[in-house]
Amino acid sequence: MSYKKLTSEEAALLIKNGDTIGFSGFTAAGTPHVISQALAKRAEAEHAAGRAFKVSVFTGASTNDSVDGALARANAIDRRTPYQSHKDSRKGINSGDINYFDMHLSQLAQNVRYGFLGKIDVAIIEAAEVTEDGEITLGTGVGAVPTFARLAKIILIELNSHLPKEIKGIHDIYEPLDPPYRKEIPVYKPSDRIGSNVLKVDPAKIACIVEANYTDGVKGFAPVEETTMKIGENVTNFLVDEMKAGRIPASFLPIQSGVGNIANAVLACMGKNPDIPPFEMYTEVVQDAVVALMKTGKCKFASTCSLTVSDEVMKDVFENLDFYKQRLVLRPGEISNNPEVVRRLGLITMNTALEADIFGNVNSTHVVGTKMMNGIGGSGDFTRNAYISIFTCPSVAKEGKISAIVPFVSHVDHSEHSVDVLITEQGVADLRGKSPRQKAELIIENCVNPEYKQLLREYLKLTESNNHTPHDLNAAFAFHNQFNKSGDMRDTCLSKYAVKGEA
Ligand code: 0RQ
Repeated sequence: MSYKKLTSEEAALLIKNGDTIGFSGFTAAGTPHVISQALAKRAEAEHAAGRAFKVSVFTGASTNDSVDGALARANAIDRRTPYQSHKDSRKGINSGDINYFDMHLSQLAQNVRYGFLGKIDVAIIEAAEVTEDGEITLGTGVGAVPTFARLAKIILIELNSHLPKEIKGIHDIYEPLDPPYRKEIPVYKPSDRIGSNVLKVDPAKIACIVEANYTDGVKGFAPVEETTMKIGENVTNFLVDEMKAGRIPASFLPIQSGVGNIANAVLACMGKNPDIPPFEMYTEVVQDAVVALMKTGKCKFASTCSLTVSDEVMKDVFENLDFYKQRLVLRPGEISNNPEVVRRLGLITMNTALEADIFGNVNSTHVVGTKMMNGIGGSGDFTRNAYISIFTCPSVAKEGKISAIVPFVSHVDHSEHSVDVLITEQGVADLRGKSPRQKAELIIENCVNPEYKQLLREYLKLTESNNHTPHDLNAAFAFHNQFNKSGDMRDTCLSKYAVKGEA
């Protein structure tokens, strides 16, 4: 191969202060490791010498410790988008060191192409293989790399020998045209392939290859505990009832599921329930539970942007690629999450809320209204366009000190107009066709933790004569204010709001 081979330290020297870097991958899957670590060390050395050194980090979604962790600890990140979930980058975002702007994952690539976010200077790409004519076989996650690679001035490749070359064929790389030339995205079922199995780049832009060997390092899941299991059962029973009522076709509809323990448990419960027929997925992340369901035949096919599975499960995937290549396709985020396709396929979407309110608005991102957790991720791409959109969450957080259901969410990511069903371990609130008052009563009865039911009923009483959406604007954030004061929402005293205007 005639590409220049460099060490990660030498490759990091090709990046300049102020550059915008686009990384391949989506979650830890497909995300490079070594050049970013060398870049973090370089930034630290520059800072020690009194020189400024920061870069903008654009990715498909969250990354790994080597990208968000190392660069945040080195205070080397200026702008960051779209989704992150690392504790050190979260710290930098909330302290103001990192200028984070959160956006829907499906919109990132097109917004870069439209020029809304400035130029891409460098693309760093994890690859299983690169040919002389610039054909790259990617790793286990795609993200926004087709756009980053096409627009970047230079491309740095991490050639990861841990990836089997036989992974070629699992990807479907497709970039839509931009308006006014955009056509329909021709995905009519989750398994449709519309693009190329390699990423094609201009070989003249490949500035170097860095050889490496690493796994994605994804951890396995905690054993499913009671609350999570109950949520999984509630979701599954709701879906079975919908099928029986004829509101979901007997052949079922494709599923989208978010990340984390709840999503994993929901899928495991669906897998065990004989009333749920074998189904397909059109989703952005495939976790361990989906791979297990492929083995039993319960999951027939999954279209995804990443294979975010534990190292142990990935070993099995790599050893049986012929099996999995017939059941999986890895797409760019703007296709895996594409609103047009989501609506066409009629997805049942399942995402996790940080908090919800009694009227069905959902906050996925901001702890007590101000502190960024991770970002909206793909939850908006799917929710807004779903056949049925479901949000799940435990009814309380922090040993009961926080009610996940509040009078009014402290930040809105998904409005009441997009949220069809709310499910906690307590039960299910089907919000379709309900007025705000009806939604409030249903959510309090079915989803709220017993410790908070009385308080929320009291809140509704405060507002009894109050218009279409019965809010008391003085008391709407009483739970949050109380949490900020005493650290426990259960101490909330609503009686002081009882006489209007005296709060
Ligand atoms: O705190 O970490 O200190 O224990 O929030 O909560 O219950 O473990 O749930 O890991 O699934 O995360 C919404 C953040 C949930 C995630 C969110 C505290 C709680 C705990 C985590 P600790 P859990 P999860 C596909 C779709 C947005 C993006 C999305 C998320 C921590 O699902 O980022 O949906 N979603 N993407 O104690 C204060 C509350 C709280 C609270 C929970 N009301 N107030 N803290 N916590 N509720 C994926 C992608 O897009 C890639």
